Amino acid sequence: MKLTQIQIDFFDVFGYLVMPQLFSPTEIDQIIDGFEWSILNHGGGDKHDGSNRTMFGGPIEHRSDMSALLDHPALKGLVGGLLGDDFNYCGGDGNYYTGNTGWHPDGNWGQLFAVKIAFYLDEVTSETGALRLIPGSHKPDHFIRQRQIDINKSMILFGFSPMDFPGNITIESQPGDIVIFNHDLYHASYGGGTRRRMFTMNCTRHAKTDEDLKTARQYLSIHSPGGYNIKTGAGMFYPTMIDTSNQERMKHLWQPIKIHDQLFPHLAREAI
Ligand SMILES: O=C(O)CCC(=O)C(=O)O
Repeated sequence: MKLTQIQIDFFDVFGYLVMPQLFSPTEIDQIIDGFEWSILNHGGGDKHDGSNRTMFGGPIEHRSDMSALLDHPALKGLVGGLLGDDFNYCGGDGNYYTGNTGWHPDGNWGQLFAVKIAFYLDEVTSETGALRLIPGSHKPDHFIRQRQIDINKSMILFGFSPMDFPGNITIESQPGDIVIFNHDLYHASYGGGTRRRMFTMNCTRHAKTDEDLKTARQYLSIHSPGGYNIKTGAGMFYPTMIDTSNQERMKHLWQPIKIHDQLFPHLAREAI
């Protein structure tokens, strides 16, 4: 799959893209099966009672068929079309969400450095936890960023609920649809139940300049197993992701592995 120039321009201006049914019904059934197995066996999902969010790292890294998402031609075309074909895969999180997620961006990089790929595994609507976005809020000159508005306080500040913040849109979706957004874009979710199934993959540009490398190090010092003080047994990724990787997939793994090993040598595979 190759993105059109219109899709690339849309992503640049609004900060997100929706890809309806990027995964076929058969594929998404397998992905749901892989997610459920992973969260139940590696993510604490068996203990989820709905009182709090259950979250685990590297949701695609615990089983070989899930790790192979990184080889999926349509997904690679999507991410590669935005970040370059040599993009870095940098983990993600898998969730049984409980309740609302307040407004936040995942980063403040001031450039297109990182994207989040969101998989919603059940049908979600504006009333049941669909992703909400504020298009354009990834740009450093957006009024929310310029005026440092805390959207979650909009009732006190402006007299309306955060979910009614002007200009926000809801991405209602079916399993198989994919939303990809710039980490700097403000996003939230309202009205979900107590077991809203959703997982993400994070990807960044491959660092090529000294400045990029500095940004990549900054990114991985926070958004990585080492940043969260988690032992995967193999540093940046869980072993299955690395052990089932061919040369082609390794293009997307080697740089984060190398930087993570430099930042957190005590967590590197050889050190464990
Ligand atoms: O679906 C949601 O709750 C929003 C997800 C989110 O905020 C995130 O992944 O950073």
